[in-house]
Amino acid sequence: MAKTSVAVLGGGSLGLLLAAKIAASGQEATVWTRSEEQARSLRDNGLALKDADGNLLTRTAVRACSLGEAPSRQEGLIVLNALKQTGLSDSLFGELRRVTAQDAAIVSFCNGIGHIERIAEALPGRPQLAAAATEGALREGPAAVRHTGSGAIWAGQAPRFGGGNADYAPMPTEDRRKDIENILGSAGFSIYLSNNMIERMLRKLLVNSVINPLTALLRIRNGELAATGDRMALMRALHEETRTILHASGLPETEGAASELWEELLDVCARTSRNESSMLQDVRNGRETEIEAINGAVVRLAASRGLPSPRNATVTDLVRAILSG
Ligand code: KPL
Repeated sequence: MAKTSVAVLGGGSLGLLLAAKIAASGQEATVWTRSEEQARSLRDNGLALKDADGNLLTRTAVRACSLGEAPSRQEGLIVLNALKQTGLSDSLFGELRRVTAQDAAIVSFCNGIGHIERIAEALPGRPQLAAAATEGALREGPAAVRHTGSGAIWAGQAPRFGGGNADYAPMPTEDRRKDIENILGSAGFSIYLSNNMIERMLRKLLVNSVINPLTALLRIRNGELAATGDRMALMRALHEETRTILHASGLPETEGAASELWEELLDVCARTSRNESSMLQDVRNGRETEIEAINGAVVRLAASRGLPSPRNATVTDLVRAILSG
């Protein structure tokens, strides 16, 4: 069997955080960036990991190359896919088909829904895991990242929203899953292998569907959301509407779920208080946002179940309108 090696796909906030912590723990990982400039900067400067206050924790040498420069058909690879859904494209899929052998295990960190489905369609038969992370990270430059809030990572069989799991994205072998757990655990992440990624992903979708559009529209950090009564009212209304839709879509509606999920949202805001959400970072940089995969997806789920979703529809339109301007 081929020796396992790790590639982190994407040099954004989460990709740099994963790469920095993996490299700092002494494990080898290659960062596959979109641009050759970023890869060169990583090779020349090493990757700096900073704490939430901006103090340098580690600067570690990392291997880096653009995806286009990566060697073909590498066997025994674990690909930690930290690209946003907006980073997926036909040309990226073409490169991924070129660089990964059929046994490559792809772990996709998902915001919203639709990510795994697109990879499964473009790279049929490649083993996949879905991952949901609540880490806070802020990219400070091509070779520097701030860890703005500790969270957890859940990974498990990729659910297929709107219809069964069967054969759509095969699971990596048990040994591979253990490798993934060990790599992330040794790097200092709280990693849980989950048998119920539908629930995990819907819980994350609930959190992202409130924090991401509101922070992007109000241009505030996650911790500033719960700071005033008006903002709390906006959060509550969006949370309630989304929760109802997600309960109808597979999120268990247990006793006490409403307050538990609300507390979870406040907890993420507190733990990532100094973070700028990924959507706010996208808006500030004039980049396409994940609004279609987050609140847009909630609107589509609601429509398929005959439920109203006026608040999700409004924030989707407002975030879309920022960039169309
Ligand atoms: O996932 C996130 C994001 O920004 O996309 C949270 C958890 C809200 C952290 O900012």
